[in-house]
Amino acid sequence: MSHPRPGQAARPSYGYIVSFHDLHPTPADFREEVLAGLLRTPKSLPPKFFYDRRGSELFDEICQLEEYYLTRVETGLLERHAAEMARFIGEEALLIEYGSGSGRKTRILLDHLPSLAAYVPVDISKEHLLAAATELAQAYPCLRVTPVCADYTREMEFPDFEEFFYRRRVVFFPGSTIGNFTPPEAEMFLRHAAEVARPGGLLLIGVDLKKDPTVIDAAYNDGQGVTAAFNLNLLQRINTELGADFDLRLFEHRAFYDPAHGRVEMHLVSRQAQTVHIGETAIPFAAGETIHTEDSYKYDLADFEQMAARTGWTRQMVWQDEQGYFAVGLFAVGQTFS
Ligand code: AVJ
Repeated sequence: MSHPRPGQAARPSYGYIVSFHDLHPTPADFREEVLAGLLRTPKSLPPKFFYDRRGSELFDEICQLEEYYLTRVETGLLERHAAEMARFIGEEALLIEYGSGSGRKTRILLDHLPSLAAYVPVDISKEHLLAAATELAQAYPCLRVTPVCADYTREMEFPDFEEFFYRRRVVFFPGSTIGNFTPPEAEMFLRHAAEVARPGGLLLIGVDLKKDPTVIDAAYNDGQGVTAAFNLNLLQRINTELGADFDLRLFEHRAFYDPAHGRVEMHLVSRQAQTVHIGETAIPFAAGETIHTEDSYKYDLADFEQMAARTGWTRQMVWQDEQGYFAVGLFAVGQTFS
């Protein structure tokens, strides 16, 4: 199927990161966004800041919880259907993963894509990105790994990767991370992804679906308190990196599914009236006042498919579990002519 080129038979061995594109999301952004979020009413902080070293560890723990069905179900779908996904993706693709996590899901795909041109993980956290990319490069020594450090929730200029020969771009966005965007932001992201993927490109995306609210509630209120620790760690991070004086005992985790908006809201609730300081800046809290730390939107599959269609994507295939908890969709850039 693929035309032979020199070097294709014996693939070179790398075992390390081949090149690194740093688009420099700066620590200044962290300070500014935190201050802006805490000085507005109602208070809010963007969920992208959860993932410092400790936060990433806690998130990996969340992914192993009985209550957190998302990872288990999505991983099952990838394992069951990876061979079929790989047939859609074809030979010598450029695999671009947004918000690359522990790499577990990536590996399921990579195991079925031996001729991949390169793997491009994109993440805001440089430390986390490089550690994960290095591990992956060592586990797949014949794979070119070229990480991009960027904040993809903002406009970004994607590198052109003209240094590689590849047949098509494939954007991989697992984990229902798209759920962190509001619906208009999700649309913008899908448009951006269609530009990045280019004509002929693909999108492989994990989407958490609407379901019995008690199941969703439990996923964000686990019995071991790991999600609470994950939420509260954001305050610890602000203490450490911005010299703030949050007393973590004076805040509590709250998460609930709001069926009207189709989303989980996560908050940190101030247990009493108090004033917190970030450097020079005093931040007053009323008793019971909350910091809104995350939205996690759940989709109706038909609605999601319509949104994808509006933003330049044509449905190729959707895989779901028997309970209809989670979907992995494969879309192609371009229109259907029917
Ligand atoms: C990584 C955004 C998909 O919304 O389920 C897990 C993050 N927050 N538990 C989600 C999260 C609380 C997660 N995403």
